[in-house]
Amino acid sequence: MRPTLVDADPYPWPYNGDLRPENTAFVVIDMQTDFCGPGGYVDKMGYDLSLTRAPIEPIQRVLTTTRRLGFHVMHTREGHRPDLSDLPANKRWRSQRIGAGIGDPGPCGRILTRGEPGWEIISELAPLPGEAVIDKPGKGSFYATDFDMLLSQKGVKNIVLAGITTDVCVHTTMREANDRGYECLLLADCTGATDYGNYLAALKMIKMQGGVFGAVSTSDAFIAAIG
Ligand code: C5J
Repeated sequence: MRPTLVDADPYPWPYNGDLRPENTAFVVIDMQTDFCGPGGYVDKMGYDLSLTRAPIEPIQRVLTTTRRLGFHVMHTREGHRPDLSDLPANKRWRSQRIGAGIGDPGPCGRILTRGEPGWEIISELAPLPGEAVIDKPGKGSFYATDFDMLLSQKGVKNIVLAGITTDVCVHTTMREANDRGYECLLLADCTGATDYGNYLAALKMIKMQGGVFGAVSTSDAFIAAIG
């Protein structure tokens, strides 16, 4: 069979040319109001929302294509139980220190707390029925979740990543996935960080050592390869 390859850096992706809807998941990380909406966690910390909102439109385009072609589509949400029993004391302390205490009331409800308006995925990128949503208490999508089990049950080998923030939850997930043998691609225009320098550095880190965590491409290149 002819290989399907995405024009990516530092190598045409995936490494083995085996890119099919059946073995590939498009994973959208933490596109929640708390990370990209007015009054949410990132806004409360005083960061520039335009950086974390920039990926919304490119992600919409990739969702349209991957859904049409029958790729696996998955979403994640960072958040804690309402009783905060899964919130490490140091994570809570650090968030309070910067004026956005996890579990504290804010304009979008209790910050990063499951069930609250700020914790919801933004309406522009709402999951469709049947798309898995992974609730995670940490930065990575594998820790304390059934993400790996779902991926393996679905037969996923390749993961295409999008979402926020590039240097935190997206990077942690990509690193965890890479260590587990998944072939990873990050779409540069489908991700954003709270600091532009960190965004650029996070993209650069992936490409070191011949693609130490996988490869980097764009929404257009990915859609052109699969569409
Ligand atoms: C952060 C995330 N930055 N989704 N979470 O705390 O990257």
